[in-house]
Amino acid sequence: MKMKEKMPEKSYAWSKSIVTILKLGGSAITRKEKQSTPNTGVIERLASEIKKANIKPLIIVHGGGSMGHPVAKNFGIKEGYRSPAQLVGFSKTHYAMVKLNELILDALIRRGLPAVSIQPSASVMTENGRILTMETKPLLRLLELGCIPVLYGDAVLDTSLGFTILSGDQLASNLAVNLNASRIVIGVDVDGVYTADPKLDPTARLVKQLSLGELRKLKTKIGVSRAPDVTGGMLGKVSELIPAIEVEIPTIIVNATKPNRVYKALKGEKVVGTVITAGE
Ligand code: IP8
Repeated sequence: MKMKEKMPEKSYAWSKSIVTILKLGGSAITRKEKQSTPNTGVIERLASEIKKANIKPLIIVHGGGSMGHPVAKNFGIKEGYRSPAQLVGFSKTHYAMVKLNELILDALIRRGLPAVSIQPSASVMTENGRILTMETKPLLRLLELGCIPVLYGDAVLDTSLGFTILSGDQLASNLAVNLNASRIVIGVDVDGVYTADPKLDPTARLVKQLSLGELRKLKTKIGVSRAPDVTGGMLGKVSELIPAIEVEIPTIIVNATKPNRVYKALKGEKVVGTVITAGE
C-alpha cells in the first residue's frame, strides 16, 4: 500500500517571528491615473523578484489602486451603508479586487510559487473601519505548509457601518502585529517617504531613515494622494504602520515601480527607500 505523503511537521523551519509581510501598493501594480487598469508589466516583474528572493515564510498583501478605489468612491463604500443602491457597488468593489488578485496569483503561480488567495471580506469584520476580528487559522496553516497567502485591501462587512473599505495597509500592519512578523516591506510608486509630496513639490527630499517620533511629526506634512484613493495615500499608509513600528517591527518603504528595489528589500540588501524603526 502506498504510504500517504507526510504533512510538514508543525515545528519545521518557521515561527511567527520570522514571517515577512510584503505589501504591494495599488499605486505600483495598477495605472493609478487610468481607471480599472492593472500594470501587468510591474506585476510580472514583481512576481519574478519575489520568486528570485525566495523568502520563507512570506505573506503578500496588495492594494487596490485604479482597480478598487474609483469604484469604491463612486458608491461611497468606505462611508458605509446608506441605501440599497450601494449594494451593487459593494459587490463591484470586491469583484474588482478579486480580478486584480487573480492577476497577481496568476503571475506567482506561473513561476511555480504556491500562492493562495485569502479573501478579506470573508475572514475579517471591522468596527467603524478598524479590524475587529480576523480568522487567521487557515492563513497560519498555509504558512506551516509552505504556501504564500495573498491578501488584499477589500470591501468588508462592518459591525457599525454595515460595510466599509479595509485598506491593505491596515491589514498588513495588523497581521504583522498579530503574527509578530520579523519585518514589513512596502512597495509603492515613489522612492519612499518624502519631506513633502514629491509629485507636487520639487524641493521634496527623500527621508532614508525615520524614527517613529519623526514619523509622527512628518505625518502632518506628507501629501495626500491625487488619484481617488479612499484610504488616504501615503498619509494613510504611514499612519497604519504606526502600531507595527510601535512593537518594533522594522519597516521599509521602497519603489516597486523600479526594478530590483523590492527584491533587494526582501533580501535585506542596501536599497534606496525609507527605513522606519521604533524610537524617538
Ligand atoms: O489600496 C483598498 O486597499 P488599499 C482597496 O491598500 C479597495 O488602500 C477595495 C479600494
